[in-house]
Amino acid sequence: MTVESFSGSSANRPVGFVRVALLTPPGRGALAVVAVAGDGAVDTIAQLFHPSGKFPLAERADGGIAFGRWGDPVGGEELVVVKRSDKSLEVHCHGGVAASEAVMRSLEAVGAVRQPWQEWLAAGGAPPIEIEAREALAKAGGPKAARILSRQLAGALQAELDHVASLRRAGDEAAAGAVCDRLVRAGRVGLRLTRPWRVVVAGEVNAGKSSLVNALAGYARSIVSAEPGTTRDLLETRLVLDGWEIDLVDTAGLRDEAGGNVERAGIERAVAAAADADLVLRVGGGGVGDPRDLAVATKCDLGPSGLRSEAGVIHTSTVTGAGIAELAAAIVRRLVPEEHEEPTLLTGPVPFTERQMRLL
Ligand SMILES: Nc1nc2c(ncn2[C@@H]2O[C@H](COP(=O)(O)OP(=O)(O)OP(=O)(O)O)[C@@H](O)[C@H]2O)c(=O)[nH]1
Ligand SMILES: [Mg+2]
Repeated sequence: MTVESFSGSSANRPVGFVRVALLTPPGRGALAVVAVAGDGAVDTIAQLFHPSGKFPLAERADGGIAFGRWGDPVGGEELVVVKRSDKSLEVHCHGGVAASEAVMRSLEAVGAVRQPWQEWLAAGGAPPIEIEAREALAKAGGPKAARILSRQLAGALQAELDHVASLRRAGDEAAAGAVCDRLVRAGRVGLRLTRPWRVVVAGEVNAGKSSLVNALAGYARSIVSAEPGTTRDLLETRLVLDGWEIDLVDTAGLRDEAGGNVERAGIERAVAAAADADLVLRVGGGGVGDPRDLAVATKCDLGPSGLRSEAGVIHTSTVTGAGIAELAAAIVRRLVPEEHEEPTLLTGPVPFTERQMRLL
């Protein structure tokens, strides 16, 4: 059978067409993996691939790895073809965008249909939660998000949803409801696993905000100077605190008599950034009142601050390092209180997409 007899235009896909998809992210690794699947996949590849041994691909055992050239038997790119079965093969080529693109183009030229990797997984019969988990894992930042999503990829959420369904069938609505409530609570964090938490550092001018950002980041990210009004614009730093990915946003210090237009514009941005943050570090006192605020006193090496007596204030010094670890811990505790208040909530099934939350 030839490729032409069962391939076709992508607009009108016949049953049994050969599908091709790039499984590795573009340009990130040393190797790219192009997957080819469908009835006749081995014949499709055989038109382009010239193995260096004497056995053609069709005669090789499942699981076999063949080294050879692509396109031109003499000058074509050297690459490796993994034959999982007659219907499922992988082409492992150089990781750059150009090499994998050339391989996919040539496969399309002999009739294969290109699919985005999510569609490719779905066409191969992968369940929706698995596809969503793989997609989320590709975007997850920080080890904790990756760990939670890996568990869902391994089936934790699906098993819990099956459990809910069986409780319903048995007529135990109360128990089913309790499991769903727990899942919805976990979903508050689950929905944030592909998007870093946003923590804005705001407060009085010259209070030591940029110094705090640098202390938390571990390097001199923001300019620090004795001159009030140093930071003008928003400056974001992505970091991982206690396993959670966070965007820490330094802002222009607040003061009534701002130096000029630029500083005033910076202050407006600071106020707007604080309004849509997950947590605001209120540095140097003032403004605490919103539940998203965390009060931070700075420069405690210089002696007691006016905030000393207030409860819940974290006292820090970027000169001695005092209070910085406590501040990092307090930030995480405020962002993800579930970790302390309900320690098992995030170690089991966790929904992580809007679709899953709607199902619940
Ligand atoms: N003694 C002492 N000085 C500090 C501390 N933190 C910051 N400073 C000093 O305070 C001054 C202002 O620090 P910045 O971190 O630039 O303050 P800021 O709040 O970002 O200032 P603006 O961007 O101008 O609003 C600098 O001279 C710092 O060296 C601290 O913990 N102890
Ligand atoms: Mg600053």
